Amino acid sequence: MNEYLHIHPEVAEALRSGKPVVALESTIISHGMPYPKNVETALSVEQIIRDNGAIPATIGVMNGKAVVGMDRSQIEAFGQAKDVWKVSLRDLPYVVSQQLMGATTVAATMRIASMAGIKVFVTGGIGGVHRGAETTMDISADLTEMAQTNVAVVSAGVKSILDIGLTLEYLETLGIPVVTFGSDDFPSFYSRSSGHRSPLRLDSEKAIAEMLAAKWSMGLTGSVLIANPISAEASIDPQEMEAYIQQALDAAKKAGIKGKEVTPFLLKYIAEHTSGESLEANIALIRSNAALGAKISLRSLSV
Ligand code: PSU
Ligand code: MN
Repeated sequence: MNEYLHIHPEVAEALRSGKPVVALESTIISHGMPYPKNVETALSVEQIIRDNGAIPATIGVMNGKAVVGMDRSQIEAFGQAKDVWKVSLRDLPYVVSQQLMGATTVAATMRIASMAGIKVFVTGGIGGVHRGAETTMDISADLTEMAQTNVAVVSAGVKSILDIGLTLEYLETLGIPVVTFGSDDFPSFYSRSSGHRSPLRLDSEKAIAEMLAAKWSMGLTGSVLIANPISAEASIDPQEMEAYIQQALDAAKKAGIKGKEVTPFLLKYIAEHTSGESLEANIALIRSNAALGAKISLRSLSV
């Protein structure tokens, strides 16, 4: 066993006895939502995974270890502490060896989940190709990680703070299947459609579990992006969102925001300027993703 990995006893037991386990990231807790909604959401998402028959494993870095499975007080700490690192793949050995507290992104969470033997991971939205990436080269390490690590990612698609068309192109280049659950359209996080057709569509958890089994049994390395459209009730009109996104992008430019700060800055700006409506949508979609992820992980055991 990797000496830098700390697997919660309940998660370790589940993995040993072949129960379904679903991984969860911590960047969304520390850098994606304000306190206390972040903690409430993280705890309710864990409960939804349990209610659907799987064991949740929230992942982050603490006390020199990659932690797989947090208890309530740890989630509370990630939700409240002010100096939590945002840990993508490149930051992982630094934050572990310096014994810092680190909230893991999709990329880092997937890699740690894979080290622990977890196959399904639930989040809100993944990182991708940023608007203007043709000059900034700002492309999230989430994409390159998805090309090489065998952990399926359930998300509500890709937020339109990014260039969704270029993100889909890049996913194709990397050989990452993109499947939308129950829709022909690829969703844009807050909205059910991004205006881009989904490359693939499947309509049941069973079919998704079969596709994961086929991919990995054939030795096809890497993730599958499972896009789960937000419910119609919780969704926000894309045109309304676009105005806020433009404002957020302008503010980021003006403030000289670069590198790893870009995504948290945009998320925070939008949450603050949409009077909580986007936050409520964000919470609704991650809860829905948690239920789907748990069902897929359960189905995967019988394929
Ligand atoms: N997109 C969201 N919500 C999030 C993130 C992205 O809609 O919370 C977070 C995830 O942790 C993701 C990370 O892995 O931002 C991507 O950051 P970057 O663009 O710096 O790679
Ligand atoms: Mn980036």
